[in-house]
Amino acid sequence: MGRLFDFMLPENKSPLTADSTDWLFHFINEASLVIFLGVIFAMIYFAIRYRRKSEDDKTPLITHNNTLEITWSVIPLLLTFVVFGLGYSGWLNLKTVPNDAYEIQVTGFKWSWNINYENGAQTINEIHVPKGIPIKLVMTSSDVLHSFFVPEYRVKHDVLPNRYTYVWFQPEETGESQIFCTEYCGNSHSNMLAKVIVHEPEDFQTWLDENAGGPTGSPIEQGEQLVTLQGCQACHSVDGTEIIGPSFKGIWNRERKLADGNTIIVDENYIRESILYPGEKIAEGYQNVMSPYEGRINDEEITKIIEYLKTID
Ligand code: HEC
Ligand SMILES: [Cu+2]
Repeated sequence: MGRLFDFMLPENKSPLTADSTDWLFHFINEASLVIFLGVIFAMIYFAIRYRRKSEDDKTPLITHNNTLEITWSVIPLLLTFVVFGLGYSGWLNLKTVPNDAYEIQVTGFKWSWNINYENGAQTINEIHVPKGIPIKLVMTSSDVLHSFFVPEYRVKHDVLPNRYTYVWFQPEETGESQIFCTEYCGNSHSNMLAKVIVHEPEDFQTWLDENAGGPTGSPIEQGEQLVTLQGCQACHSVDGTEIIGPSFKGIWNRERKLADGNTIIVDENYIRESILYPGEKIAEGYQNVMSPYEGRINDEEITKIIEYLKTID
C-alpha cells in the first residue's frame, strides 16, 4: 500500500534489508507531520479563541499545569524510544548476514569498483548476482576512503584501505540497480558509478561459468581486458581524449617530458614503473594521482598490459 512519503524514496528492491529502513522513515515523517499539524492548528485555534476582546481584557496568571506538561514530555519521549528501538533492530538486521549468503569480493579504488567472484571471474563496475538469495559483499579499498551505496537496497557502508567491511542484500527481481560512491575520494569521485545486475539464478550460473578464471584469449586480448578490469580507463583513454592521465593512444615509443625536466622514451621499463610506482616519474602537466598498483597486479599481467599498450596507435 502506498504511503504519504513514498515519493521521497527510491524503489525498494531488497525488502529484507530495505523494509525496516523504510518503515522507520515513514514513521518519523508521518509522526512529525501529525505533531506539526497539531501544533499549527492548536496555535491558530488559541490565537482566535483567546484574542484580546476589549481594552481592559487582562491575561490571567497561570503558573503551570502538571498534567499538560507531563503529557507533552512523555509522548515525545516514548516516540524517541520507538525510533531508537526500530533503528537499532534495523541496524542489527543489516549487520547480521544470513548464513547461506553468497560472497563476492569488492575493491574500491580511484575511481572504479573491481569485483572478484569465487571462481576467478572478474568485472569492473558491474556486480552480477542471482536473485532471491542473500548476497554478501566483502569490501576493501586499495587507496583512499570510499563508500558503497545502493539506494534501492538501502545499504551503505564505508570502504576502507587495510580493512574489510561488508554489506548484504537480497534482490527479489531481475534488473539493474545503481551503485554510488558516497565518500568524496578525489577528482572523479562523482564518476565512480557502478551497477548491480540481477540475474535469474540459472542465468547467473551460466554467466559465472562463462567468465571463470578471468581474462582469456591472446596476451594482447588479455592485456586489453586487464586494462578494463584494473580500472585504468577511469583515467586513461584509448582514443586520444585527455581525462586525468595521458591517453594510451600512441603511447608506445613516444617522447615523454617529465615533471623534473628530463625527457624519456616510453618503453617496457617506463610503463612497468609507471604502473607499480607511478610517483617515481611524473609526466609533465599531470598530477600525481595514480595509486601504485604494487601488490594489486603481477608481472605476468603487466607484461600483457604492455603488449596491449604497444598496439594502441
Ligand atoms: C586515478 C587515475 C589513474 C588510474 C586509475 C590509472 N592511472 Fe596511470 N596515470 C595517471 C596519471 C594522472 C598519470 C600521469 C602522472 C604520472 O606520471 O604519474 C598516469 C601515468 C601513467 C603512465 C605513464 C604514461 C605516459 O604517457 O607517461 C602509464 C603507462 C600508466 N599511467 C598506466 C596505467 C595503467 C596500466 C593503469 C591501470 C592498471 C593506470 N595507469 C591506472 C592516472 C591514473
Ligand atoms: Cu570513491
